[in-house]
Amino acid sequence: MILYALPVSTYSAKVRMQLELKGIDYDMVPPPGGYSTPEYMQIVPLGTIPAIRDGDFCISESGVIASYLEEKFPEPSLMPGDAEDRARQRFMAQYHDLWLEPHLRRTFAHVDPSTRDEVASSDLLDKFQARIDMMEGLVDPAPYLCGDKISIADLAFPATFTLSELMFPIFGRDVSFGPKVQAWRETIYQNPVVKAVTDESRQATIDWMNSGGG
Ligand SMILES: N[C@@H](CCC(=O)N[C@@H](CS)C(=O)NCC(=O)O)C(=O)O
Repeated sequence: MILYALPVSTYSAKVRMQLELKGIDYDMVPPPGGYSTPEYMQIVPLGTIPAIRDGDFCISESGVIASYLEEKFPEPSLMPGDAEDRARQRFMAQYHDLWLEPHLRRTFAHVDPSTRDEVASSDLLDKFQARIDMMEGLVDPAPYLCGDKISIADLAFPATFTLSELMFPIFGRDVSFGPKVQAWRETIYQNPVVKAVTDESRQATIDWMNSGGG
């Protein structure tokens, strides 16, 4: 199994966590030529990371990869429980991908103060914060987001929350987490795989920022 990924990529982090938690043997390699390059797009048409290669089979999109890995390597399961449980896990994973993270990503365009749109960047940070606040009504960690077992629902948020703690201060603000989400964060960081991948992602982001973000 090849995982095309970079330590700085938050979407790659969740797939790495899944591979590690399931004990799947894989090599993480940077996308040949870089992401969004013609060379890489010959392998992965959208040019995005993460993507996996399993023999001749290659697929991108972290949510699709997650489903593929669960079907191909069912044990240990990261989609435990019945159909309703799995639907809730998928919902939280999609909540992250479609409704939360995109607001943070769009702030990248405003990092440089000389070209920053203050109103637009402030609006994006407000929206990101509102999605975190909304989680207090969506989850009841016990202690994981969707029950007493770790699942795919838990894997997307750690690197994104860590990234937000680095991004908000660039705009002179701090991100905040409600009591349920904060309690969950403390639990999830006790998992050595989640901690190691998230810490590596944080350090890669700090290095990237210190290098000028290019
Ligand atoms: N929906 C995609 C998002 C992945 C994504 O946006 N990855 C970024 C790096 S974190 C990327 O490859 N960006 C390159 C591009 O957008 O062309 C997924 O879930 O895999």
